[in-house]
Amino acid sequence: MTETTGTLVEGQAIATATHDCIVVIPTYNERDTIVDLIGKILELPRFRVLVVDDNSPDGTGTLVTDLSLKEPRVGLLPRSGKLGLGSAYIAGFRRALREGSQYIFEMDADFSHDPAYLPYLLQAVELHCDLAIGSRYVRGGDTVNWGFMRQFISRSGNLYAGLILQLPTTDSTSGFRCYHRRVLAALNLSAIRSNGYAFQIEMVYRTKQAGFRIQELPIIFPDRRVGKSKMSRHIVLEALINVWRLRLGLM
Ligand SMILES: Nc1nc2c(ncn2[C@@H]2O[C@H](COP(=O)(O)OP(=O)(O)OP(=O)(O)O)[C@@H](O)[C@H]2O)c(=O)[nH]1
Ligand SMILES: [Mg+2]
Repeated sequence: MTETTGTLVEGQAIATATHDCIVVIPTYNERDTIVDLIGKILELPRFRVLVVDDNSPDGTGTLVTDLSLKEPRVGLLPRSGKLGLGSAYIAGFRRALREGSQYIFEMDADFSHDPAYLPYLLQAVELHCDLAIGSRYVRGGDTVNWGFMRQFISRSGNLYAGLILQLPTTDSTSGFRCYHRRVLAALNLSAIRSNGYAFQIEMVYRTKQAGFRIQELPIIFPDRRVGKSKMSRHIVLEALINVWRLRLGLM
Protein backbone atom coordinates (compact mmCIF):
# COMPACT_ATOMS: atom_id res chain seq x y z
CA MET A 1 0.00 0.00 0.00
CA THR A 2 1.17 3.52 -0.72
CA GLU A 3 0.60 4.42 2.95
CA THR A 4 3.88 2.87 3.99
CA THR A 5 6.18 4.50 1.46
CA GLY A 6 8.31 7.52 2.30
CA THR A 7 8.29 9.35 -1.03
CA LEU A 8 7.20 12.95 -1.55
CA VAL A 9 3.75 14.05 -2.64
CA GLU A 10 3.33 17.72 -3.55
CA GLY A 11 6.36 18.67 -1.49
CA GLN A 12 5.04 17.00 1.68
CA ALA A 13 6.44 13.82 3.21
CA ILE A 14 3.68 11.22 3.18
CA ALA A 15 2.82 9.02 6.12
CA THR A 16 5.11 6.14 6.91
CA ALA A 17 4.48 2.93 8.85
CA THR A 18 6.17 4.50 11.87
CA HIS A 19 4.36 7.86 11.58
CA ASP A 20 0.86 6.62 10.93
CA CYS A 21 -0.95 9.15 13.18
CA ILE A 22 -1.60 12.76 12.23
CA VAL A 23 -3.08 15.51 14.38
CA VAL A 24 -4.92 18.15 12.35
CA ILE A 25 -4.96 21.46 14.26
CA PRO A 26 -6.96 24.39 12.88
CA THR A 27 -5.55 27.72 14.01
CA TYR A 28 -6.57 31.33 14.04
CA ASN A 29 -4.34 33.54 16.23
CA GLU A 30 -2.80 30.83 18.43
CA ARG A 31 0.84 31.98 18.48
CA ASP A 32 1.09 31.73 22.30
CA THR A 33 0.44 27.99 22.40
CA ILE A 34 1.09 26.40 19.01
CA VAL A 35 4.84 25.80 19.33
CA ASP A 36 4.61 24.25 22.82
CA LEU A 37 1.68 22.12 21.75
CA ILE A 38 3.45 20.77 18.67
CA GLY A 39 6.51 19.99 20.83
CA LYS A 40 4.36 17.90 23.17
CA ILE A 41 2.72 16.00 20.32
CA LEU A 42 6.08 15.21 18.70
CA GLU A 43 7.18 13.49 21.93
CA LEU A 44 4.85 10.72 20.74
CA PRO A 45 6.89 8.77 18.18
CA ARG A 46 4.04 7.74 15.88
CA PHE A 47 2.64 11.23 15.51
CA ARG A 48 2.84 13.99 12.91
CA VAL A 49 1.11 17.38 12.97
CA LEU A 50 -0.74 19.28 10.27
CA VAL A 51 -1.68 22.87 11.14
CA VAL A 52 -4.41 24.46 9.02
CA ASP A 53 -3.89 28.17 9.51
CA ASP A 54 -6.25 30.82 8.18
CA ASN A 55 -3.62 33.51 7.62
CA SER A 56 -3.63 34.40 11.34
CA PRO A 57 -2.77 38.10 11.76
CA ASP A 58 -0.64 37.23 14.82
CA GLY A 59 1.83 35.22 12.71
CA THR A 60 0.89 31.69 13.85
CA GLY A 61 1.50 30.46 10.29
CA THR A 62 5.04 31.85 10.21
CA LEU A 63 5.91 30.08 13.47
CA VAL A 64 4.65 26.79 12.05
CA THR A 65 6.51 27.31 8.76
CA ASP A 66 9.75 27.82 10.71
CA LEU A 67 9.13 24.63 12.68
CA SER A 68 8.28 22.65 9.53
CA LEU A 69 11.65 23.56 8.00
CA LYS A 70 13.41 21.90 10.94
CA GLU A 71 11.01 19.06 11.61
CA PRO A 72 9.65 16.90 8.75
CA ARG A 73 6.84 15.64 11.00
CA VAL A 74 5.27 19.12 10.99
CA GLY A 75 3.22 20.39 8.05
CA LEU A 76 1.35 23.62 7.39
CA LEU A 77 -1.71 24.04 5.21
CA PRO A 78 -2.09 27.78 4.78
CA ARG A 79 -5.40 29.33 3.73
CA SER A 80 -6.11 32.85 2.57
CA GLY A 81 -8.24 34.10 5.48
CA LYS A 82 -10.64 33.10 8.26
CA LEU A 83 -12.80 30.56 6.47
CA GLY A 84 -14.11 28.62 9.48
CA LEU A 85 -13.29 25.57 11.55
CA GLY A 86 -15.28 23.03 9.53
CA SER A 87 -13.76 23.85 6.17
CA ALA A 88 -10.30 23.92 7.80
CA TYR A 89 -10.82 20.37 9.05
CA ILE A 90 -12.12 19.17 5.68
CA ALA A 91 -9.03 20.59 3.96
CA GLY A 92 -6.81 18.95 6.61
CA PHE A 93 -8.61 15.58 6.35
CA ARG A 94 -8.19 15.54 2.57
CA ARG A 95 -4.47 16.21 2.91
CA ALA A 96 -4.12 13.55 5.64
CA LEU A 97 -5.96 10.96 3.51
CA ARG A 98 -3.83 11.79 0.46
CA GLU A 99 -0.69 11.45 2.51
CA GLY A 100 -1.78 8.01 3.72
CA SER A 101 -2.27 8.57 7.46
CA GLN A 102 -4.13 5.73 9.21
CA TYR A 103 -5.29 7.59 12.33
CA ILE A 104 -6.48 11.15 11.85
CA PHE A 105 -6.96 13.31 14.96
CA GLU A 106 -8.74 16.60 15.58
CA MET A 107 -7.47 18.90 18.30
CA ASP A 108 -7.71 22.56 19.38
CA ALA A 109 -4.54 24.65 19.61
CA ASP A 110 -5.29 26.28 22.97
CA PHE A 111 -4.33 23.45 25.40
CA SER A 112 -7.95 22.77 26.33
CA HIS A 113 -7.14 19.40 24.77
CA ASP A 114 -4.31 17.76 26.70
CA PRO A 115 -1.94 15.91 24.31
CA ALA A 116 -1.50 13.26 27.03
CA TYR A 117 -4.90 11.88 25.93
CA LEU A 118 -3.79 11.25 22.33
CA PRO A 119 -2.47 7.69 22.93
CA TYR A 120 -5.67 6.84 24.77
CA LEU A 121 -7.88 7.97 21.85
CA LEU A 122 -5.58 6.05 19.49
CA GLN A 123 -5.84 2.87 21.54
CA ALA A 124 -9.64 3.04 21.46
CA VAL A 125 -9.65 3.19 17.64
CA GLU A 126 -6.98 0.51 17.34
CA LEU A 127 -8.95 -1.86 19.56
CA HIS A 128 -12.64 -1.03 19.70
CA CYS A 129 -14.12 1.62 17.42
CA ASP A 130 -13.82 3.73 14.27
CA LEU A 131 -14.18 7.14 15.92
CA ALA A 132 -13.06 7.95 19.47
CA ILE A 133 -14.25 11.21 21.04
CA GLY A 134 -12.72 12.91 24.07
CA SER A 135 -15.84 13.70 26.10
CA ARG A 136 -16.49 16.20 28.89
CA TYR A 137 -19.85 14.66 29.73
CA VAL A 138 -19.25 10.95 30.29
CA ARG A 139 -18.39 9.69 33.77
CA GLY A 140 -14.87 10.83 34.65
CA GLY A 141 -14.92 13.76 32.20
CA ASP A 142 -15.26 17.39 33.28
CA THR A 143 -14.70 21.05 32.46
CA VAL A 144 -12.56 23.32 34.63
CA ASN A 145 -13.00 27.08 35.09
CA TRP A 146 -16.10 27.38 32.94
CA GLY A 147 -18.69 30.03 33.74
CA PHE A 148 -22.37 29.17 34.08
CA MET A 149 -23.35 30.41 30.59
CA ARG A 150 -20.62 28.45 28.83
CA GLN A 151 -21.65 25.28 30.71
CA PHE A 152 -25.29 25.88 29.96
CA ILE A 153 -24.80 26.49 26.22
CA SER A 154 -22.53 23.48 25.81
CA ARG A 155 -24.61 21.04 27.86
CA SER A 156 -27.99 22.10 26.51
CA GLY A 157 -26.65 22.22 22.95
CA ASN A 158 -25.40 18.66 23.28
CA LEU A 159 -28.69 17.45 24.76
CA TYR A 160 -30.62 19.19 21.96
CA ALA A 161 -28.50 17.72 19.17
CA GLY A 162 -28.42 14.28 20.81
CA LEU A 163 -32.21 14.11 21.14
CA ILE A 164 -33.10 15.43 17.71
CA LEU A 165 -30.51 13.38 15.83
CA GLN A 166 -30.57 10.32 18.13
CA LEU A 167 -26.82 10.52 18.59
CA PRO A 168 -25.00 7.84 20.59
CA THR A 169 -22.81 10.53 22.22
CA THR A 170 -23.06 12.94 25.17
CA ASP A 171 -20.41 15.37 23.86
CA SER A 172 -21.13 15.69 20.16
CA THR A 173 -19.52 19.13 19.90
CA SER A 174 -16.16 17.95 21.20
CA GLY A 175 -13.30 18.72 18.84
CA PHE A 176 -10.89 16.22 20.38
CA ARG A 177 -11.17 13.07 18.29
CA CYS A 178 -9.47 10.22 16.50
CA TYR A 179 -10.92 8.91 13.25
CA HIS A 180 -9.72 5.77 11.58
CA ARG A 181 -9.00 6.73 7.97
CA ARG A 182 -11.69 4.31 6.74
CA VAL A 183 -14.35 6.66 8.20
CA LEU A 184 -13.11 9.80 6.46
CA ALA A 185 -12.50 7.89 3.24
CA ALA A 186 -16.08 6.57 3.29
CA LEU A 187 -17.86 9.87 4.03
CA ASN A 188 -18.62 12.34 1.28
CA LEU A 189 -16.57 15.22 2.68
CA SER A 190 -17.78 17.58 -0.07
CA ALA A 191 -21.31 17.25 1.34
CA ILE A 192 -20.35 18.52 4.83
CA ARG A 193 -21.65 22.08 5.04
CA SER A 194 -21.41 23.02 8.74
CA ASN A 195 -18.54 25.21 9.80
CA GLY A 196 -18.66 25.88 13.59
CA TYR A 197 -19.78 23.57 16.45
CA ALA A 198 -22.32 22.21 13.98
CA PHE A 199 -19.42 20.69 12.05
CA GLN A 200 -18.61 18.35 14.95
CA ILE A 201 -22.29 17.42 15.33
CA GLU A 202 -22.67 16.77 11.60
CA MET A 203 -19.57 14.56 11.57
CA VAL A 204 -20.88 12.42 14.47
CA TYR A 205 -24.25 12.11 12.74
CA ARG A 206 -22.79 11.11 9.38
CA THR A 207 -20.33 8.70 10.98
CA LYS A 208 -23.18 7.01 12.84
CA GLN A 209 -25.43 6.95 9.74
CA ALA A 210 -22.63 5.26 7.80
CA GLY A 211 -22.65 2.46 10.40
CA PHE A 212 -19.32 3.11 12.10
CA ARG A 213 -18.66 2.46 15.78
CA ILE A 214 -18.25 5.54 18.00
CA GLN A 215 -16.84 5.52 21.52
CA GLU A 216 -16.51 8.35 24.05
CA LEU A 217 -13.62 8.54 26.49
CA PRO A 218 -13.56 10.93 29.47
CA ILE A 219 -11.37 14.04 29.30
CA ILE A 220 -10.80 16.93 31.68
CA PHE A 221 -11.20 20.12 29.64
CA PRO A 222 -9.73 23.32 31.12
CA ASP A 223 -10.57 26.71 29.65
CA ARG A 224 -8.08 28.10 27.11
CA ARG A 225 -4.97 29.40 28.90
CA VAL A 226 -4.40 32.44 26.69
CA GLY A 227 -5.69 33.93 23.47
CA LYS A 228 -9.23 34.76 22.41
CA SER A 229 -12.26 32.56 21.93
CA LYS A 230 -13.67 32.29 18.41
CA MET A 231 -17.09 31.26 19.64
CA SER A 232 -19.85 33.55 18.39
CA ARG A 233 -23.62 33.85 18.35
CA HIS A 234 -23.50 32.92 14.67
CA ILE A 235 -21.77 29.61 15.48
CA VAL A 236 -24.40 28.68 18.09
CA LEU A 237 -27.23 29.62 15.72
CA GLU A 238 -25.74 27.57 12.90
CA ALA A 239 -25.71 24.55 15.23
CA LEU A 240 -29.34 25.03 16.31
CA ILE A 241 -30.52 25.24 12.69
CA ASN A 242 -28.30 22.61 11.10
CA VAL A 243 -29.43 19.95 13.56
CA TRP A 244 -32.93 20.29 12.11
CA ARG A 245 -31.61 20.44 8.53
CA LEU A 246 -29.81 17.15 9.13
CA ARG A 247 -32.83 15.58 10.80
CA LEU A 248 -35.10 16.57 7.91
CA GLY A 249 -32.59 15.44 5.30
CA LEU A 250 -32.17 18.96 3.93
CA MET A 251 -28.38 18.81 3.95
N1 LIG B 1 -8.18 27.61 10.64
C1 LIG B 1 -9.15 28.04 11.47
N2 LIG B 1 -9.11 27.70 12.78
C2 LIG B 1 -10.10 28.15 13.59
C3 LIG B 1 -11.16 28.97 13.12
N3 LIG B 1 -11.99 29.23 14.18
C4 LIG B 1 -11.45 28.62 15.27
N4 LIG B 1 -10.31 27.97 14.91
C5 LIG B 1 -9.42 27.15 15.76
O1 LIG B 1 -10.21 26.08 16.23
C6 LIG B 1 -9.83 25.72 17.55
C7 LIG B 1 -11.05 25.84 18.48
O2 LIG B 1 -11.44 27.21 18.59
P1 LIG B 1 -11.68 27.92 19.99
O3 LIG B 1 -11.76 29.39 19.79
O4 LIG B 1 -10.70 27.41 20.99
O5 LIG B 1 -13.14 27.42 20.31
P2 LIG B 1 -13.67 26.96 21.69
O6 LIG B 1 -12.74 25.96 22.30
O7 LIG B 1 -15.08 26.58 21.49
O8 LIG B 1 -13.71 28.33 22.53
P3 LIG B 1 -12.63 28.89 23.58
O9 LIG B 1 -11.87 27.78 24.15
O10 LIG B 1 -13.44 29.68 24.54
O11 LIG B 1 -11.72 29.77 22.78
C8 LIG B 1 -8.67 26.65 17.92
O12 LIG B 1 -7.46 26.01 17.66
C9 LIG B 1 -8.89 27.84 16.99
O13 LIG B 1 -7.70 28.55 16.71
C10 LIG B 1 -11.17 29.32 11.72
O14 LIG B 1 -12.05 30.02 11.22
N5 LIG B 1 -10.16 28.82 10.96
MG1 LIG C 1 -10.87 26.41 22.89
